[in-house]
Amino acid sequence: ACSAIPRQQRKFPDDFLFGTATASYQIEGAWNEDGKGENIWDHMTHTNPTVIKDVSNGDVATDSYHNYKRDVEMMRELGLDAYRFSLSWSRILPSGFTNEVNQAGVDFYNNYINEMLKYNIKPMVTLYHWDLPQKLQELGGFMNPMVSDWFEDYARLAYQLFGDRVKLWITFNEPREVCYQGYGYNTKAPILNATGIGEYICAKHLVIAHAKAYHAYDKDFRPSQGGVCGYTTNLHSFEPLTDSAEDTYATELRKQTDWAIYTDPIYSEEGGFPKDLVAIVAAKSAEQGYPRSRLPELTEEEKAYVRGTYDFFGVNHYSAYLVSATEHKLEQAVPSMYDDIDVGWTVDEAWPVSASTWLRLAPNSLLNVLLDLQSRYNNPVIYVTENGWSQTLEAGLMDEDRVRYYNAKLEECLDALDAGVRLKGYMAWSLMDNFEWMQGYTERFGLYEVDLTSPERTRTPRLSAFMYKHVITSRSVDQEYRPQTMTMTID
Ligand code: GBH
Repeated sequence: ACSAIPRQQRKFPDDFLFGTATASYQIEGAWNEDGKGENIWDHMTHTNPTVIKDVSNGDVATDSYHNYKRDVEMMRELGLDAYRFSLSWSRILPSGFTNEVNQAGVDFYNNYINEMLKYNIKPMVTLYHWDLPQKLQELGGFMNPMVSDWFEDYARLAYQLFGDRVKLWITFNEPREVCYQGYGYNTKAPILNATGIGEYICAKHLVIAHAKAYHAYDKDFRPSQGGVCGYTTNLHSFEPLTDSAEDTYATELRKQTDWAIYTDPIYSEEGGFPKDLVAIVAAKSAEQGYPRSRLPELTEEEKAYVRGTYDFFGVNHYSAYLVSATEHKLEQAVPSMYDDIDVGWTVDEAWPVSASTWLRLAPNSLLNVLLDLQSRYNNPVIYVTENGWSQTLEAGLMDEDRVRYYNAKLEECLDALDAGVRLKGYMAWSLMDNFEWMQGYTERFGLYEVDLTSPERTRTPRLSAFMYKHVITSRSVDQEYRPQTMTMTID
């Protein structure tokens, strides 16, 4: 029906929000300044430094705590409509609890937000992007059911402090990385590595924590503040390796463990964890001699409380996998989430590689994800809250691979809009190079390069920054566009 419009003339709607995304621990630095409390990433990188590839940490990072005006200047250079960033819980609440509020931390976020608003840039605030206050970790973190109360208290304080100006809220960033990587495995803090157990307990506590924070906003803040509250999940594209029924079912199982366990309870009509996964983990647990399922059930009351707690779906998207019921299986720990579903996965070697082992440019990966959500969850409002490409520092400023990736994924956003997906915005990951978790500073995702050897952490625009600016200004994608100079201006 839309084929009358030539591809290169398709436009993003005027009210579509173009932005970039970052996260507190990855950019702020000032890890112990002005009363900030320790968080689990401070703790892990200081007590166990060699878990980070280049033995680095976020103590200084891009030093955005001191460079926030330069950050906002870059947003203006790009012409951003919105900027997604996260609050550091322990910068605002050093002990994690609301008994003691660190005013200097509150001042920092007020300054950051007010500076954006001066230039009409809408703040999109994530409450939790992985940096739990260490004191709460010592009380069990996401293994303790009380985490949902602690999170609600913190969320209420954030709405109260910033909600007069912040209208776009996200409770959690990537529950899978919190739960599976952090508790079920050892690839994110607090590296609990309680395989087959930690990720499932965490999933229950996290979706309830999200729901409490959502209800608090909906009931007590939305009436006066009028914003929206959502939840961000990481979705790779998963497609069956062959069109067999077995591979198709294996693909559904892989989706259930990777993201639907965290999103079905919130976005599906019936609520609760995905049914196949519930049955599989219950059966395996019994076989293995556990007295009850390793995946704790949500009660009917909890299901009803969690279901429908969203105004939008936040999608972080990067890459793609092909899933098989029989091929490409890896040895898995027992018990573990991947032993539970017992499927294999691979990639197409023709998909171009990035600097990250897990990230390739796969055709239509973002489109597949957006269409999948449209049909699975009855066409929810969606924001792409992260999408981006890594290169090494050596790749320099002429980041043609990143430009190619962004152009391809932005075209897919236009395809999704054509297909009726209610996509309202797109946040590029990331505004600038930053601390890439376990990979330290070895993988760079920035539209701006950051010179970590300079005291002011000098930021320099890459080719991709000019390309993204052109997309924002023209509201369209032009694969051929190249800037005349590499000099950035504020228009
Ligand atoms: C996002 O995660 C994060 O939200 C953001 O903070 C991060 O900087 C960005 O992407 C780029 O990575 O090492 O093989 O165990 C994206 C999803 C899932 C990608 C975990 C890396 C680790 C794979 N991430 N994955 S592995």
